Amino acid sequence: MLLPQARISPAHADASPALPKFREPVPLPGAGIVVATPNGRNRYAFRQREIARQLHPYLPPTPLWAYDDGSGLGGQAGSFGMAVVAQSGTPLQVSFTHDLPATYPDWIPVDTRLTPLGNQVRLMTHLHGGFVAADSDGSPAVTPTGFGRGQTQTVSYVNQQPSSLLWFHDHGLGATRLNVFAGLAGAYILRDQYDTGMEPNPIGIPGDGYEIPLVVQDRQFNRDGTFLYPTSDIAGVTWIGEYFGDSMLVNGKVWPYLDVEPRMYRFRILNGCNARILSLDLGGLSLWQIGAEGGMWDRPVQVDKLVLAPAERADVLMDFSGLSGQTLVLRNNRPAAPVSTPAPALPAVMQIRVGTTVTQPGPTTIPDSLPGRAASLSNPVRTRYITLNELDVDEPTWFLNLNGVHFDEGPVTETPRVGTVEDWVYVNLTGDTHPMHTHLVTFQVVGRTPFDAAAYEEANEGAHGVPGGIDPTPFATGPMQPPAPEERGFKDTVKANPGFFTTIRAKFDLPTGVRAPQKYVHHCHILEHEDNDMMRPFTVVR
Ligand SMILES: [Cu+2]
Repeated sequence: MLLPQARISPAHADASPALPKFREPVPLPGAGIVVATPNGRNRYAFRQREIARQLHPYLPPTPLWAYDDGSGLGGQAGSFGMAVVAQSGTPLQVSFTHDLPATYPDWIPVDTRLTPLGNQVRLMTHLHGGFVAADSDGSPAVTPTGFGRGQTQTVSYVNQQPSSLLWFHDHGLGATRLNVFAGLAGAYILRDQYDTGMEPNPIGIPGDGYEIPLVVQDRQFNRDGTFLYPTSDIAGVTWIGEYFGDSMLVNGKVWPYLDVEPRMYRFRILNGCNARILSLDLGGLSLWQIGAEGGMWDRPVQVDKLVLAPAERADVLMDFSGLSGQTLVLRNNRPAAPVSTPAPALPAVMQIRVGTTVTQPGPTTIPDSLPGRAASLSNPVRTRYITLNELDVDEPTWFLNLNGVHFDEGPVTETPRVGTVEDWVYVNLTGDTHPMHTHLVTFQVVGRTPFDAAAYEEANEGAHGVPGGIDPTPFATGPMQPPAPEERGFKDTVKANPGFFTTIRAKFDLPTGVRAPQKYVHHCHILEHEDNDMMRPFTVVR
């Protein structure tokens, strides 16, 4: 029996206009990315609204959806234009007011089978990686209809977690792929006493202008500059299985360049694509990864590439000190097996131009140790088996699911007790890699076990794939493989590769003062999959 191979939608669309590469500088915080200004002590008030920005010199201005901090966004150059800088231990009160159109414009093809209120634009901001109460999470399990035009979502981000790069993005039910595609995503940089962002700092890593966030997103354009999102050619269907653009944006600009000095830099890289899994390298230059989604590690790990699925982050040191006057290209390659993705190639990301002058020397060696953590949890009190299914590929009824049920079908089945450790096993029964993301918690990657997915499926097949709760261990075809070196620390998104079941381990704590029960979601972070319908609620219970 052949497993369904998730594939590119049969939708076809014209390619973007020809856009020569490396014509404009990458936007940076304070220089093209707006660093959010509070509107009171530890308070921010955002308004989601439509703006237009020229994302490449050959393109007319692109209409896009943005978070306006009240500044008017005159300092925003691209489509990923906002960063919040927060401090660990200091709670923030944040509001988001919907000031976008009440219904979707023509350039955003909504599939009204998947949305709670037809073609109404219903927004809800989620702090990705945030350790927050359920009613501040931006969770479709709590607020399935989101917020309509004129309404305000008010949240408390308590920041009871270590320094890390989080991001906030829209999470509207059945429309996350569209709202994020349209631009509703921003960076949330959490600092602490060690990771100050300044130079020098107690860790001995680059800071000031030598710490650079890089958000990579693929997009496609129409000739009038609007973003192009293809529609399905299946009758009655608008949704497509994955969105893959043919132009790469970094910090909201198409194929930009970055001027660097010949010294050490810190890059904080986020895969902000809807569906594309990136495998990034700099042509053999050594990369020293110091952290991932859950913050900094206990020591650096040397890697030669960064394989980042949507929503994964890498905190990386790179030393350009021996490359004075050279020009490098940050490249994206097809990820190696067992990662599997149907994405067409899109090899160029960004150019890096190394200058000849250092204005501030900064650190010259990679630190031996870091003030962070390796993930090491013990004593799981229970193991839950969660299946990943894909049904009816290329049919009008095409959808994906967890545990053989729709998002809101039946009772909540994942109910960890507050304060306990559990193992969750993502059993992939599809042909492709799914980046599985848990709200609330970060987790340890325990390992991946090869198994006979077809035999497991045949033995346990239900109406919509294999239901949850069935241990795949009897179908294992080899021992569990340990996590990759770059999965050393806590993560909030894990690649569940085909042919394997992937075990993660999390401690289901709640923020101080927040009492169980609290309801969250976990889902595939390929946004097209999340929207239809690879997402389930979970409840942290007393
Ligand atoms: Cu998926």
